[in-house]
Amino acid sequence: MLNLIIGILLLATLAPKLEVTNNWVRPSSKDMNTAVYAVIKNNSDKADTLYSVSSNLAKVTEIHETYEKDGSMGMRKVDFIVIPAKKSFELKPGSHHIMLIKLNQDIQKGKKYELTYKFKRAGEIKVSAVANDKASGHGTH
Ligand SMILES: [Cu+2]
Repeated sequence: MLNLIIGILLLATLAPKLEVTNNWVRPSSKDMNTAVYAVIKNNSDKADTLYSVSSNLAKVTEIHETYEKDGSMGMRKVDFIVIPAKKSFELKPGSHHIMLIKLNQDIQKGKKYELTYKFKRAGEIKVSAVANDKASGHGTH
């Protein structure tokens, strides 16, 4: 019983304050652009800020948002995304995403690619995104 209690306490301590899950990237080719999507879960009681994402996959990695103007869609760089306390923020097609500009390599369906998300509070979080050409940002599970 004591072991169980210690185990539960340990799990509670180890539960990450911030998680980047459901990572996926749209397949593409060297020298082209593509986008990365994920769900950022802030489990802590304080807001956190994503201010940068880095990877060796492309010449430039930027945080983007999608906007609509006069009936046509565009996208532009944003400097940060705030994830409120106890909330999730979804990077998804047609919305915010991580833009990989001028790829250094092909992004092939089914393979995994590493990126590092940088948060003000949670620090650096390494993820691997699976190349997938699904239309929606929602996970399959
Ligand atoms: Cu973009």
